[in-house]
Amino acid sequence: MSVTVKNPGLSEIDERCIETIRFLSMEGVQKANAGHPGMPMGMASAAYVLWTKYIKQNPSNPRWHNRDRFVLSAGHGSMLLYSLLHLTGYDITLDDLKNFRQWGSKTPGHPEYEPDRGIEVTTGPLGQGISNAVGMAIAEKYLANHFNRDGFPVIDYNMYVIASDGDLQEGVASEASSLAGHLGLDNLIVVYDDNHISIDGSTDLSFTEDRAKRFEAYGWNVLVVEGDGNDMAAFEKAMEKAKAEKQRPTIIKFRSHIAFGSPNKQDTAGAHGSPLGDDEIRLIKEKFGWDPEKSFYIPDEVKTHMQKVQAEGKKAETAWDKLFADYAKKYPELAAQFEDAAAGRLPVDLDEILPAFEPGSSLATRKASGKVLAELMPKLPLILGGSADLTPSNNTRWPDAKDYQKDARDGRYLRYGIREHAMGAIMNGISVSGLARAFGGTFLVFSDYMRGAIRVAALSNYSTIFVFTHDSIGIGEDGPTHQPVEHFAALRAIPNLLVIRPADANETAQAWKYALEHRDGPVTLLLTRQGCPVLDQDKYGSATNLSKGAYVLVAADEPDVLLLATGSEVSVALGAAEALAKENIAAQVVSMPCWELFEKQSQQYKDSVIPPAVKARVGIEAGVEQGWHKYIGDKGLFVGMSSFGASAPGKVCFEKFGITTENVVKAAKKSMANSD
Ligand SMILES: Cc1ncc(C[n+]2csc(CCOP(=O)(O)OP(=O)(O)O)c2C)c(N)n1
Ligand SMILES: [Mg+2]
Repeated sequence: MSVTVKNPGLSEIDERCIETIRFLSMEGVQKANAGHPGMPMGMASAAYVLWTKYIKQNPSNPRWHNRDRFVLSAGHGSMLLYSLLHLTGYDITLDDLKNFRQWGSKTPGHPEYEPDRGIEVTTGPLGQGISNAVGMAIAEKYLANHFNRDGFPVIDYNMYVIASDGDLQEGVASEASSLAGHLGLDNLIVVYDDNHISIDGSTDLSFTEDRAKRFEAYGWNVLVVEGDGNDMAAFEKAMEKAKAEKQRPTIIKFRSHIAFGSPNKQDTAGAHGSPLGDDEIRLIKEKFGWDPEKSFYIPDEVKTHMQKVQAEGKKAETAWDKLFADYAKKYPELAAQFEDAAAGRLPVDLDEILPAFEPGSSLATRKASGKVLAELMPKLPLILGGSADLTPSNNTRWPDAKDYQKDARDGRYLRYGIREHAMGAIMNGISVSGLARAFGGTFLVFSDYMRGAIRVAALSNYSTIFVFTHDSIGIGEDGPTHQPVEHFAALRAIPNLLVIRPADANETAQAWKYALEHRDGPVTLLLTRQGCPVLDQDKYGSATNLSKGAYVLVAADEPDVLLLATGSEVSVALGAAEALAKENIAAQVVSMPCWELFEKQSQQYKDSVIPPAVKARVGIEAGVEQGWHKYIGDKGLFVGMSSFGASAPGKVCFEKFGITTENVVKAAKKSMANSD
């Protein structure tokens, strides 16, 4: 049936399998009438060889810890991945391929993190996947160093990535690749789909630098495979070299042709993101000697051949299981630690090691965070910290921390450099390792530079912890470029993201506890540069209430007004409540460190914190008003920011922008008048 010219390194059955992958991909897109057929067709040969000859995997247990990781960074080519998953026996059926891009299907437009089905990370936003893979590679090296013992390589896997022109053009990938080169991540192998085409047309329109030289300069091992994308002998040679490389990450610049085999669409941008059309599909099938009447057709010999991956995978995992069983006998503590981490259990009860802070003093919450990490991190060997070159400001490094470097895989403090975007994506990659997790710090204002990664983390339930210090105009003299204003609202706008802004040191400790115990999505911790009074928990209630998202600090039986605040503004609210009390006005003060958690509480609890009958309310937060009306209602007033900040001492900024006790008192009275 197959009449294709023999390609170097491929047998008849290989060619048949590759054609099947091409055709399933183009048919899935055609049936959905949406998607990207070109890339899967151009990369089918390389992907097939990767999957059948190189990637160590067990489709019967996609979560096997010692599997190789495959990342389709060019997520638009998702049908390539789904076809491979189906053919090799993962939980993706032929019907799932036919339901590509349909409501509720297992085959969404772009791959969405699904470790039970072999989708290692969410990809689609270009540049993220390859950068995630850098994080996965960092984690593998750390975990191997931590767990492996002589004769027991229980962690020993590679990251394989297919990346496109778009991936390489994105800044995030440049940042991540630069760091990967510095760190000498030889467990990372990227196949670059050098097809000379992106959406607008030829890559000559905008992408003409020498990519090979660029990656060489990053410190990568750069290999080039010329040809039409089907010279698998040359590709395998490159793969062997890549696997033998023991110093550097490898990129194989692989010349391919988008929509390979399509008489009218090959090498055109039109094949990137549109169905090829029924007529063209017929021509392609005829060209390859396939029956054009049959669609979603998988020849029996292809099925049988591809299923070998499953048999080999089972064998590989069984061998590893035995290795691990022997390891567990010899190193029971390490094995227990491995299994605890795999099950998402922390090795210690955090309550027993969380520091307590005495009331009366004043401490910046970033500093409190540093003190918390100093206690916790020595007990949490699978948490990797770091900062984007703001370590002394973020207070993210604990006293006995060791830097992770090429010659120090036992370090677990990452010097990300000034690469926020990559730091976000790399932390996500570490957090999907299945055993390790990551936190990393920068200034809150630069969360914008990480937003792409934060969004993917939230969408994918990655348990990354984003530490953002310098969270308001309170940072002072650095001025408006460094003073976040819209960032609380911007982060709260992301679904499934916990935005925690603790009011003092003890809330900060509780915020860390919550973040470390939270497994179903990312957490952001928003911390002050400036000192915040440590609240007296005997007087105001326990900071453990942070887990409810909001709680009453000063209760009033029949409140005249509610003062709702977060972070450093909680003490402003407390000051205002005292001043109001002198005028016989009963204010109920509420600390609201995490709106998302508050929303999860019972209506009864929410009503006890923010009684619906009390309409006079003031929201106080050194950010924009957006979002606050949900809590302060029509009659409430907001004391916060409505412009960018200014370069001046932090205290002066608070005064000049009117975030003061006096203004809160005024607003309280005005709101009471409004609601009379
Ligand atoms: C961050 C980001 N920007 C834009 C897009 C939209 N987009 C999808 S694919 C693509 C470029 C396609 O070129 P290439 O990466 O070379 O893929 P190919 O067409 O070769 O498959 C663009 C701009 C995206 N997915 N992610
Ligand atoms: Mg391209």
